[in-house]
Amino acid sequence: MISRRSFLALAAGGAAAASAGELRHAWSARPQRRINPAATSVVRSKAGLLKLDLVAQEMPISIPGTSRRALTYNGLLPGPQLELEPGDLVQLELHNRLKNPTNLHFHGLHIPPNGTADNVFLRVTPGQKQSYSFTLPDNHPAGLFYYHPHHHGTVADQVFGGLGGALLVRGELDRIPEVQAAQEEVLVLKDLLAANEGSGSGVMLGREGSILSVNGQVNPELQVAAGGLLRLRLLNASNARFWRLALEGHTMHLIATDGGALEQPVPLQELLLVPGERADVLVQVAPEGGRFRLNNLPYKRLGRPGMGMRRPVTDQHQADIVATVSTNGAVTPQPLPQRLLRVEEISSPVRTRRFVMNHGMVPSMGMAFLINGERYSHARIDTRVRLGETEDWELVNTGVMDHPFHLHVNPMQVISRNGRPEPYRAWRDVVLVRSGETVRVRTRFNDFAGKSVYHCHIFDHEDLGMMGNILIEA
Ligand SMILES: [Cu+2]
Repeated sequence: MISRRSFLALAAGGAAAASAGELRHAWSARPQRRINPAATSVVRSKAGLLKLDLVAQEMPISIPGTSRRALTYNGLLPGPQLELEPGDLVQLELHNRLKNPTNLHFHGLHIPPNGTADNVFLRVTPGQKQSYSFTLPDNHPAGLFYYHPHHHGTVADQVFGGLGGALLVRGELDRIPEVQAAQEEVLVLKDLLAANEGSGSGVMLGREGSILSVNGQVNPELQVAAGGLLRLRLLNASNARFWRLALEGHTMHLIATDGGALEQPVPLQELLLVPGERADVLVQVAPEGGRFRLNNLPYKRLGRPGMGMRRPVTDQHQADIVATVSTNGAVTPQPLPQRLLRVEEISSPVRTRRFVMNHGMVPSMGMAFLINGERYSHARIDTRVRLGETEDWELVNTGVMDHPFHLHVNPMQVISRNGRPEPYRAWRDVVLVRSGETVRVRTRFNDFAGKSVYHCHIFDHEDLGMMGNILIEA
């Protein structure tokens, strides 16, 4: 159920942004049984166009246990949920009312990395605005994507402070009959600082807050029909926290990773979601009904303790409740789909590159996070590739912390982890590389030439240097 208090607080915050033209879309009526307050601010494209002002601004929020202010888009945490169809034209006007420079990244979208599309090199200074405009390709896959700031040096503060939102592309996956029959819920997962928590667990490991929020609510209740099919679309919008999710008494059936459907559902007892990562799961709700906790299980991001790193205060020791699924009414038990969509096998890499992730001391800079021994520099091109070519990248983590590796513009497939072949083919744009692990991924640089980036998706690590520039040359 929507928490009335946080809804009103957010609405009040949003009213200040009304002049930016967003609220005429907001708060459209949806059944109250939905937990998704972001659904009350869904902005859908109409007749091939999605046009929206996004105002980045610190605003009062009312989420129990948290401090009273957060960074918001249009007064909302998370920001409005954007919904697109392939071929749509997107026109966003970003207004920076923050104290620091910002910009926008369209995480996972296959669009140009330059101009006013997915250009993370744009810099929008406080008080300024920036137009973003791009057309989603006609053949763009359906999926759950993620918009958030990506201005190097201020990303972690801004995402940890609250900025980010879900972006859905509708398409083929949504039209599979069993998937279409499911009750769909988008869950934006974000940890927030408690009111008395100071600045969190520290930038070295990556800051976490102890309050777990789902669509800006703490332990919301999600009502579903017993026997029905529930489609949870999960987005980890945290700065650094890994979410390790399990739903009491239920198996989750993974149908899509990041922005891509699988060939068939994969049953999971638990689901690990690293920052920036998305998962689409189907759950056959128990026919006998009941109340079931969606739990967040402990996860240690520090691989080998005792190597000089102190354990962080927010290391997770016990399960925390994320949300509660409770049944209301019943339907005839619904089947799972047998087949989903074909996942192309990309083959024949023309070369293999190696990316070694670690942290270390850099003269005159102190501690930095590094890829191949280098701290990020705007001016340097780290990797030059050819448009249309396929490459294998060996991602090697020689450090003590886990690092989720993210590549912009083109999705990847995991080939192997520590030499073990990946059990099923899947498209990913964030790949976890655990401490001590080597992960081989494959990608093809399709359609768009230009300069872009790859980086650790723990934003504190990215801001501290764990990023590289890639130039895709035609
Ligand atoms: Cu990292």
